[in-house]
Amino acid sequence: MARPKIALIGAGNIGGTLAHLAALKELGDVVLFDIAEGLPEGKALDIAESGPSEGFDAAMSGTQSYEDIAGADVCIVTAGVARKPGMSRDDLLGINLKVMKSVGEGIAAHAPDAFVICITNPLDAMVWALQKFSGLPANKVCGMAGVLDSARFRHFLAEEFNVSMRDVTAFVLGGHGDTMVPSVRYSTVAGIPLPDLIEMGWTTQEKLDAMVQRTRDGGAEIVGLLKTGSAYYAPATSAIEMAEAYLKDQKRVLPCAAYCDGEIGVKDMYVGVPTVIGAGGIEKVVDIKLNKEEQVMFDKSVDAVKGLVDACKEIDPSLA
Ligand code: A3D
Repeated sequence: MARPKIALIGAGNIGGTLAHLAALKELGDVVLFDIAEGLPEGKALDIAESGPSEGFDAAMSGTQSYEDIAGADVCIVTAGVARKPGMSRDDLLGINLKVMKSVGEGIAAHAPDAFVICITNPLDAMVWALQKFSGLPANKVCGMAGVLDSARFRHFLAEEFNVSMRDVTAFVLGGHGDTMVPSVRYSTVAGIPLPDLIEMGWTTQEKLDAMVQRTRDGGAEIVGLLKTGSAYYAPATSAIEMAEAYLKDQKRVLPCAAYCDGEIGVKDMYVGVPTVIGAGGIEKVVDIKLNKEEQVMFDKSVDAVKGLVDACKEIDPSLA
């Protein structure tokens, strides 16, 4: 059986890391696409030359032509501009919307059967636009944010409790922005919910609140440290987890930006929700019940995404 084909649209910091991880995990042959001449070719060759030492079998190539992504099983989209210090994710909207148009058309023409994972910010609005521009089925187009935001929350919790992060589960709902909703009630250590751990004296409400806020600010914290770009190791790892769930039909339950058609009260929008990812793409949106307080935070986050989607419609009336 031929190896799966993975097309990475955007060969910048995240794109290059995605290619390296896909090779190390032998998920398939990788095509890196970028408008910057030489960049995808150079990264592909560099990673291919790590193959003999690492011992993986995966072909790596770089291109400026959409024809080379033909028949891709998975497309991961990072094309666009990343945040610089002082820039919000929303500042990127106008620039990256134009990029989503060309990427959507390229995928529709050459890889219409692919499972598409968008990473470009502002995430929830860009994945919505990418689905519209590409015309691919909504269950085959999703956005990566929740896996990363949850991983950040899990990391902070594991450090606070001094336990393995493997035993910490967490999930983050809503839009990928300042209004995201790290769910305390549904986050656990080996099944013990966080509110119980406060009662058991493992942490305090103040410390937990601080970790929730640090999760919300997780992207900005890294931008502030790096100064010249945004996070890429953890974002790439998170998207690879989603791609692997699709390629291996793992039926993983992962939070991601998925198309909602009434689930959790959201209609005709992409927003961060728990999903099941398997060979059918987004096979299910888990329609969880939120309590009053969570619903208020979630609605606020959905409103923020709605504002960005409306701004996209104003910039490009073909989306309205
Ligand atoms: P960067 O290293 O700048 O790479 C972006 C690449 O896109 C560059 O190589 C560009 O040449 C390329 N590009 C620009 N326009 C096009 C085009 N029209 N077609 C093809 N390629 C193009 O950025 P990065 O890899 O660090 O980040 C990529 C995106 O991910 C940015 O929008 C970030 O804001 C976003 N991001 C999202 C998350 C989430 O959790 C959702 C986390 C981190 C970064």
